Amino acid sequence: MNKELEIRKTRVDDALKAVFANENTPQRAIYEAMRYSLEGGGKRIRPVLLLEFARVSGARESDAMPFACALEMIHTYSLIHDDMPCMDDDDLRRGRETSHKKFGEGLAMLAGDGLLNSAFELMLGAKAALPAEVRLAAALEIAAASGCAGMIGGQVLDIENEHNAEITAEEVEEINLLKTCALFRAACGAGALLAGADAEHVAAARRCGEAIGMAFQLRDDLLDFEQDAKIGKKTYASLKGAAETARRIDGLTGLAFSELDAFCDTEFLRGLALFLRQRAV
Ligand code: GRG
Repeated sequence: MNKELEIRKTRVDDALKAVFANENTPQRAIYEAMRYSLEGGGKRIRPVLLLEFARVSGARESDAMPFACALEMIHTYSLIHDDMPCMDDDDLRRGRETSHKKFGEGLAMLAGDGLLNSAFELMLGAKAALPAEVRLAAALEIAAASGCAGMIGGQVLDIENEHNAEITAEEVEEINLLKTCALFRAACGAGALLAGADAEHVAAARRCGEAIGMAFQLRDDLLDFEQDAKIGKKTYASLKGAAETARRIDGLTGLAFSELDAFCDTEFLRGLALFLRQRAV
């Protein structure tokens, strides 16, 4: 699995490097800031999921790659903004200084904005052989998941509940569904849409993405379990306990597997779901 994942990750890394190549303009500082965060060593799980759902649904990787890159650019923008002093106020991201520590708050904010806008430029301007309506459907899938009914909406609820000592595990799950799972769901849904898959397969891909996304978030909770306990942060794992959370991760992975039954050639996706279930970073 590690080798197969690494091969796909490298192809995404190479495509991302090409997005802002040769930007030698007076405003070159914004390109430097965007590239700093984008090329700073993410796991690339969301773009790999998109590419793989596109592949098992019958699309060519070259047609899906602009959308995979766009999704990673949106994810990266959310991390830059999430790290800023007005949000989580973090100094480190992906093993190095956060964007605002390195470039200052103004440029960091603009780097996030720039990545978001460039993501849409990439999807809508994609010189792919795909029909316009297919590209539009995939772009809409990603736009909706990133917006107020998805990731941004989840972040809003997260902020509102920051000091809510009464929050329940079910309410935390609702936040996770928007904040984390929406992009995973869109990764898989957009992949299937790019191949022109029928409604049934697109729905199965979305459900699979949501299950993988929730398992990914709960695994994150377990990795941060002791740290979160120290600062009194309420997560699904802190409210339900580590053993129950591990059981839920297994259940979600099983759910993802059953959705994959609708597709052929899913060995890599099944391996990825198992790998994420026990990831250490
Ligand atoms: C500020 C618009 C805005 C949104 C913030 C997604 C998000 C909402 C914040 C990120 C903070 C966070 C810890 C979210 C939970 C999802 C998660 C585990 C993100 C980290 O994703 P990885 O592990 O990161 O895939 P890499 O660095 O590997 O890409």
